[in-house]
Amino acid sequence: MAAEKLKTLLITGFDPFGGEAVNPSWEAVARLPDRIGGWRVEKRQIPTQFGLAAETVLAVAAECMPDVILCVGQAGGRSSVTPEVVAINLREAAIADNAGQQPQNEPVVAGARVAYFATVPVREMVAAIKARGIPAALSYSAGAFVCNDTLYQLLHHYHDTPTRVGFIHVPFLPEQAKNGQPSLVLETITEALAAAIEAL
Ligand code: PCA
Repeated sequence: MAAEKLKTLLITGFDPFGGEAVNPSWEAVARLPDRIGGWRVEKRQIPTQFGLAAETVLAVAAECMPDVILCVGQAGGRSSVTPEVVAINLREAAIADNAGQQPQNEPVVAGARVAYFATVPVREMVAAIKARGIPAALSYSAGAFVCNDTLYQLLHHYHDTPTRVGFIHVPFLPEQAKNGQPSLVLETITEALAAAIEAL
């Protein structure tokens, strides 16, 4: 019998930013197994920098030729794991990125369309995460900082190709949450990502 052909998932998490010591997105991605269901899982940390984040993903993707690219980012203040529905063509940063860039009212890609929908099955991902008893919901805005920037650039690059692209925002870890902000423990965030991957 022929061996099952594994598909390749490139999954990324960001480095810490905004004065935080950790970024739960990378902490969780780093703990994923190398194989989940029919997926070979390639994990990388990417920098919280406008432009360079997407460039880093594209450089790795050129080597590992993923079927799906899933980026994961921290969304402090959110209480659930949130697959992003859409990326918009706007850079508008409330804080500086890790290279000191703080663009205001700039396009991600000049002259390109206003928005792209994610090309992964976001509703199935939410259902799969909830089925594990973990809070999950669709998000209709990835913001206008580096996470949206990365998702937009990847969706623009892979538009009309078979490569599917998605993004999941995750809450703070308990040690980051101040003044009653919501959080999830690392094991729960990691399990949520594994559930989302099984829904791809
Ligand atoms: N979250 C930020 C950028 C890096 C990260 O983890 C964002 O939501 O844009």
